[in-house]
Amino acid sequence: MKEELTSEQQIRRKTIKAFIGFGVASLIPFSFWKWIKSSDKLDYLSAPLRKTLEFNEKLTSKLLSNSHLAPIFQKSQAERKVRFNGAVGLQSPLEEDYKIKVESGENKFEVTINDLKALPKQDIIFEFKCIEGWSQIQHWAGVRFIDMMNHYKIGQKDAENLFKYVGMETPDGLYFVGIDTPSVVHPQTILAYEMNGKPLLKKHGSPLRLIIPVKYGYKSLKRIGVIKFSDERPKDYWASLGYDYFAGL
Ligand SMILES: Nc1nc2c(c(=O)[nH]1)N[C@H]1C(S)=C(S)[C@@H](COP(=O)(O)O)O[C@H]1N2
Ligand SMILES: [Mo]
Repeated sequence: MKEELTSEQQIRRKTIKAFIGFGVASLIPFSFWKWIKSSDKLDYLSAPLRKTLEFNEKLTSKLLSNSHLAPIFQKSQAERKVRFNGAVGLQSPLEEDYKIKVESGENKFEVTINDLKALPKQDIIFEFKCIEGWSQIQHWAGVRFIDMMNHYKIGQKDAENLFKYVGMETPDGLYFVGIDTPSVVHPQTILAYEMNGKPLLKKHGSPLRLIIPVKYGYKSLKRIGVIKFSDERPKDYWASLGYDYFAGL
């Protein structure tokens, strides 16, 4: 007899498969795993949500971002002429001793690009999608956001909980994004310092940008100057102009 799965079981299996499929299950510490599982229960498996099957913000941000992996491509498929779009916050000269300010609760410190390059490097070739109606297969590389969090032991508010959001800004504060933590800890979310195997160009966010394949392009902040965890929803450049805050794909 064919086994009938409840929607809860289906979602759970999808989540588990997604992580195992990417080969990172073992890299995610138990605390995060436990947290991801418990947030499933609390947020998108509650009875009212299941009943209405509404595509509300929670569902978009948690279910889609966390359980699904963006399709990946071969290097040979990656675009050589990568499109450029948006230069807000990229105008000022680059500091020579570029540092990223990181804040997680009481813990405040700075990291350099070399600090991040010392961590495991991850390539990703995926279809970058801009909400203005274009997309491209692009090849980026850098450190997984979750690897950076684990390395510096940041993001956790207390023993049980992660902060709900991560806010990021350009050094001049002119472009800024807020991202739900489930999408930030997604195994395909990367702090990128390379494009097509070379250091980032200025227009693409040198020396460090976000690449977050589960979101539209406007969340992939170029030239990261500040990374800050918080429970309050961080301000977001395009959301304040009326675009969807979560921008999930
Ligand atoms: N600092 C900064 N980051 C930004 C933007 C911007 O204007 N300033 N535009 C966003 C938008 S709308 C898109 S589609 C992508 C484009 O990245 P690209 O120029 O590397 O194609 O960057 C995003 N990140
Ligand atoms: Mo965009």
